[in-house]
Amino acid sequence: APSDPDLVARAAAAKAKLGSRVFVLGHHYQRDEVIQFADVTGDSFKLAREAAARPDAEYIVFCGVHFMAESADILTTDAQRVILPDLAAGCSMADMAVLGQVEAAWDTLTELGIAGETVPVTYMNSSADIKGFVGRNDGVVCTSSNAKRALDWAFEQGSKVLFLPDQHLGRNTAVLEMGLSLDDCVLYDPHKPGGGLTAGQLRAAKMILWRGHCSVHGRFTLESVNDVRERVPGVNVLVHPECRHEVVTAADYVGSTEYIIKTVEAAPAGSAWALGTELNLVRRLALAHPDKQIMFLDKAVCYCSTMNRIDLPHLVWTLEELVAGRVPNQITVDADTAHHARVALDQMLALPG
Ligand code: CIZ
Ligand code: SF4
Repeated sequence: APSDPDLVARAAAAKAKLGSRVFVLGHHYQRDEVIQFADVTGDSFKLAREAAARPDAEYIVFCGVHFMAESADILTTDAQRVILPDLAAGCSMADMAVLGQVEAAWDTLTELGIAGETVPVTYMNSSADIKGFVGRNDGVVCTSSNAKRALDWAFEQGSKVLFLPDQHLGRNTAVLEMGLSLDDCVLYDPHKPGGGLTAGQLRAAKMILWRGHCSVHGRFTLESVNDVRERVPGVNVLVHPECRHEVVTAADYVGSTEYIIKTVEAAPAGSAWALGTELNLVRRLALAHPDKQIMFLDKAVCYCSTMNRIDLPHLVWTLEELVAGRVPNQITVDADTAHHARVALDQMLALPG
C-alpha cells in the first residue's frame, strides 16, 4: 500500500529539521514506507559499521530489530544515542538464546571437562549478552558472510564449537562448506536437562548446535523448492543460509542478504529467480528489476513480523520526539557487556582472509 501522504510529509519535515544530527539506518527487511527515509540500507553488520562511521550523528535511528540496535550501540561512541522506533521489534531467533541458558550449557560442558576445548561462536543475530558471553570465553561473532572463516579460526583454537543461536547457519556452514558430516553435529536443546544430549554425544560432537532458528527463513521447505522448479522451468533457486539444511542443499545458490542482492543485480535479463529470504526484500528486488523474473520461494507470504513492527507511524513519532528534544526508545548496552561483546566483534574483524 502507498504510504499516508500526511505521515510522509511529517517524517520528511522532522528529518529535515534534525539535519545531520540524525542518521537513519534501514535494514533490507524493512517496509518500503520506512526504507524511503533511510540514509543507508544494509544488513545488520553493514548498518552497525555505517553508524560507527558517522560519529557526528547524535541520534542513530535504527530501523531494524533490537539486537541490531544493541550492536550499533556497542560500535558507536558514548555520545551517540541509538534509537529503536518500536521496542517490541525483537528477533525470535535472538530470543531463543538467553544468557542463563547458555551459561547452563557451558556449565554442562565444564562438568564434562570439555569446555576448555570448546570455542563459542555466535551469529550476529544474538543479544549483546550472548556476544558478551562469547567474548568472555575467547570466542568470536560471525555473520552469514563470514561464518566459514569464523569456524575455520575456531577449529584452530579448539576441537569443538558451540554455535549460537542459529542451528541452520551452523549446520549448513559446517557440512556444506567445511566438509564435516551431519553426524559431527548435535543439537543442544536449552529446554531439556543437559541439552537433551548424553555425555557421550557431547564428547563426540565437533559442532554443538544451539536449537534456535529464524521463524522466517526456517519456514521454507524442500517442497517449496520442488514446487517452484515445476512451475517455473529453468528457475534459479537462491536462498539464505538460515534456511533448513535440505532447502539449502536443494538450492542452486546460497548466501547472505548482501550476496542475494548482488547476485540478482548481476543476473542477466530474462532470467528467473526464486528467492528464499524475507518478503519485503524480495518485493523490492522484483520492482527494481522488471527485466528479470523475481519471485518469492514460497506460496504463502512470509514477512518478518518483528521487522514489520517498525512502520511509518513509529518512525514519525520517533523523529518528532527528537525534534521536541526528547530521546525515545534509546537502546543501551551496559559497559561491561559492551566491552566483552566488542572483544568478540573485534575478533571477527581480525579473522584472516
Ligand atoms: O535474517 C536476518 O535477520 C538477517 C540476515 C539479518 C542480517 O542483516 O544479518
Ligand atoms: Fe530474526 Fe529471522 Fe526476523 Fe531476521 S528475519 S530479525 S533472524 S526473525
